[in-house]
Amino acid sequence: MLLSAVRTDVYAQVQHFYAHQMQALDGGRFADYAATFCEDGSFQHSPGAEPAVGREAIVDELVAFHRRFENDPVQRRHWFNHIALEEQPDGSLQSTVYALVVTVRPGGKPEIAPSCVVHDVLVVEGDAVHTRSRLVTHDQMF
Ligand code: SDN
Repeated sequence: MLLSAVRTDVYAQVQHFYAHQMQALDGGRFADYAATFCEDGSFQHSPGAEPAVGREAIVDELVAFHRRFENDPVQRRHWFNHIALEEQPDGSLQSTVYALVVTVRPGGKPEIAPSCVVHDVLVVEGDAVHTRSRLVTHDQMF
């Protein structure tokens, strides 16, 4: 397999970015999560859902989605792995990532669902990384 090289410092920068981004989501800090997107960034977390465009819409979408857990003491954690980066002609990075959503309820065992593939376009400008677009596909929906 011939892979185009990605600078190791950029790869580490993306890993660092994802760690903070997903800890914001799992910590319920939706404004912080939305701030990791470009101002006009788009986010589609489930097939069939309308993409949310812009940070305010991303926060609204996450608040609406998480209403289902209002009376359900659940901790969700999004685990990212196998981050595959490809530089695009415009300098952005296409990032394809495996993601497992792990759910734990008090006293319960961790459950894994869904198993996803995340298709991101990332913009790296100096020290800053932003997500320009995110489309999440779910493995059970083939
Ligand atoms: O932000 C993500 C998400 C995400 O936000 C998800 C949400 O619900 C809110 C990055 C990478 C992967 C995901 C995956 C999901 C799963 C989605 C639907 C569900 O949990 O049923």
